[in-house]
Amino acid sequence: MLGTTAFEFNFNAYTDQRRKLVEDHLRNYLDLQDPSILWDSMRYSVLSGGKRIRALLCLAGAEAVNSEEGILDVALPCACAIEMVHAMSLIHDDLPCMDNDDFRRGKKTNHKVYGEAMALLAGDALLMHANDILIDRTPTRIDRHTLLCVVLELSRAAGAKGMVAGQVDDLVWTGHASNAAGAKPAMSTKSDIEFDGTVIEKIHKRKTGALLKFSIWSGAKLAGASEKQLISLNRYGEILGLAFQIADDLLDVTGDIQTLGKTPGKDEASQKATWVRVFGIEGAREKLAQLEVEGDELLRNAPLQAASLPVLGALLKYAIHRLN
Ligand code: GRG
Repeated sequence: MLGTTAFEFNFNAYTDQRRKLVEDHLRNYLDLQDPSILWDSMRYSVLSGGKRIRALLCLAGAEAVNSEEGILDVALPCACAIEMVHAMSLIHDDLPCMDNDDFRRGKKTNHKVYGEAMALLAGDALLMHANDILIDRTPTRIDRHTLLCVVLELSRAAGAKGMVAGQVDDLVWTGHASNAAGAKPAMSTKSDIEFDGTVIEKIHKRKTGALLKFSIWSGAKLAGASEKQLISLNRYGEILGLAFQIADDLLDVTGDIQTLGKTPGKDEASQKATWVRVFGIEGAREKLAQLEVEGDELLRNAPLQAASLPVLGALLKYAIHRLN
């Protein structure tokens, strides 16, 4: 198995070091400006911890294709931009008009502290600030066409072809559309028979998978990856993206509020479209085991830097076996 050979490395030390790098850059990119209430609200959500898996993936993507010293500098602005987009999606997802959550990362949700209007605006501002950081802070030695490709793909991963589309499908299918006011008439014919693995996979792929897939791809793209390398990493990103959300579905059933930092059991209570709902807890565990094997096999033959293979293997295992 990958990660249990001579390449074995200390995953905790690796993630601690990378997370610190990301936290330092995020703080720097989010220095307090005017109006301070807006920047406070943005900082509150971005700098409130989190696993930083998207940033870790972006950095790992760069190192998977390029072993030059200093290569992380090329990907750090992008890694932070992704965390900003992710934070905005969490802020909006927690709003009363969406999932209506009071806790996130063990703290009160943004709207509970700053009010709904400021939470909405902090999310809006983070989305645009992410682009600002990506474009303005990516080192000038990266050619502008490559950077433009990355900006384009981030827009697609987050927008109406990616995360937003997945969120809309999620709302539409939640309680068979009964909570999605705008979509209710069009979706009122959905039934349990229509609700299956294909529906879930499509939701997960766009709502959660698109940004995770972009994370690994973008780091590699900025670091000069070949087409073959990008194809391998894209598949790795798809496997990890689906596994990450299935693990999330499982944790909603098996986790507790202290470890999760958010309220468990909400998927069941709101009749969310989840892998567990269709296949049960065992079905979700089986799918995760399959994805882990598929990911390991893919990495075995991937045209990537040898030293990066255990890192990518360990990140996939982390996405699957995490406790929060
Ligand atoms: C991008 C314009 C725009 C809108 C976003 C609200 C919304 C539209 C999308 C919601 C997407 C969403 C919240 C998906 C869930 C993904 C998920 C599993 C989040 C939890 O991620 P973790 O576990 O969280 O990585 P931490 O706290 O560790 O960062």
